[in-house]
Amino acid sequence: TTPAPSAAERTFPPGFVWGTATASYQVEGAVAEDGRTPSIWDTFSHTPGRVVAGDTGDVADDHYHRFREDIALMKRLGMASYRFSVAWPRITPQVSADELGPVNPAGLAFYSTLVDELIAAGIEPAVTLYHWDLPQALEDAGGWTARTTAERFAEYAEVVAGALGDRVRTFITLNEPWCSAYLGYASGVHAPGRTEPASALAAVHHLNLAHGLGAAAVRRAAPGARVALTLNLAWVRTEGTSEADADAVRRVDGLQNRVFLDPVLRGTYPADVQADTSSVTDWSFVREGDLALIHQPLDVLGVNYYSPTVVRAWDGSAPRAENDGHGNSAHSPWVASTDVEFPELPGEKTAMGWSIDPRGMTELLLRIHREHPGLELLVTENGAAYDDVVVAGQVHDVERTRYLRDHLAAVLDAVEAGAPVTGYYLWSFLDNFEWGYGFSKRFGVVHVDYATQERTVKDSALWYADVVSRNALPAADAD
Ligand code: PNW
Repeated sequence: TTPAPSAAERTFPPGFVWGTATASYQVEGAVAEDGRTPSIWDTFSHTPGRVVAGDTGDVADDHYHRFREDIALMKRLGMASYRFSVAWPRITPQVSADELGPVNPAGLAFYSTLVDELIAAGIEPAVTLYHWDLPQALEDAGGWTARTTAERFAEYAEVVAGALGDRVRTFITLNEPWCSAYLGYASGVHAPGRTEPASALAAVHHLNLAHGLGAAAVRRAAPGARVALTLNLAWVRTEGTSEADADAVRRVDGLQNRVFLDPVLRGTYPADVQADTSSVTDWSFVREGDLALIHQPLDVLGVNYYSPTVVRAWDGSAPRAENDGHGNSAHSPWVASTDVEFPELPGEKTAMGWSIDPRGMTELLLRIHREHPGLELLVTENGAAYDDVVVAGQVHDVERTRYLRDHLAAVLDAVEAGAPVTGYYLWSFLDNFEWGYGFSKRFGVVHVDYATQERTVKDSALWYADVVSRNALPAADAD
């Protein structure tokens, strides 16, 4: 007999969209097929010493060839939506700083078929236009430090939205520009691997500009579509009590949250961030009129949340604690912030070494709701890496299930307190190429054996499928 429920089932709002997410370079493979040219992640991963174990995305999950069986599996699990990204170098392989170049029909056809197959399976596609695989030719012309990259991005966005907009409701311009700018150009742990603080801030601006120009382009090409932007925002707090500790919170909040939120949602750059970073750059890359271009109407804000951010002031007396979870680099992603440190937190961590605090999810969603009332929110990523093992065709990933349960409860807390969250995408559907960590970190709810490409549904996927089918956290899990 089943035990009596210990609490009432907690229900999500009607129409809540349930899905999983992936990104092109992390799952597709087929990097030289059908006319695709290299991206910055091909170059980076093929540079010795950049990625753990020398892993590359050359094959990854072979999703480019196996998407039909992957969609069938999603359908079996009852997923309502799938968030994937489009690889720019498949769409315009000859792009240069000056012109977009010809559209590659084979590249577009792959995504068009993917969309058709998803719809046929009853799964709603949500498309990210840029999830970090910048055409290498654009990096050679300056990458995100160059204004032309933002201009070409908008043209590329118009092509994709024009081709898929009759079937796709949601286009996300960029995924986590924080990572593109600071991990790509300041700490160098992501492609293109540059360690130039001034370039990172130029990248921040040109990514914001790419979003604005791209949003307008999507609206032109697909007038019925919703335009979104996905940010990895931080719930920043301190356990310190000094004024310097509070100032450390302000600085990290500025660099991680407000330098993206303010231009997009208010049409301004935070004056304190510009002042904090004046030793690094004079911000002359911001031209007259840029903020108006960036400040486009936004239909949905995508929020990615994994772990809390705790800071304190650093006075230089002891070695600086840098447990910020952003990978080891001699160069900090926190430009012009040598007076801030990230103390090691007690308690459980995931395989990434990331601390776990579901309260951060609630606080973050409620803060955005407070500061930008009326803005629809979508959790576009949340999940955890653990060292899973397959035993007799099963993966008992109890820690991941607990992580997901606690974070979904935290989303519900925010919803019940008024935050207009309309969906949740679990990261990730499949184990995949985890950037600088290669295949050593597994985020999937479906296990991938990279030697055979065999997929094994983990226990967490079965638990999630049950949540999706009920549109609720089961009673036993709700307390
Ligand atoms: C996000 N950090 O990446 C990405 O959107 C995914 O592609 C990725 O697989 C997932 O989260 C898990 O890492 C991040 O250092 C990478 O803070 C690094 C950081 C944050 C997000």
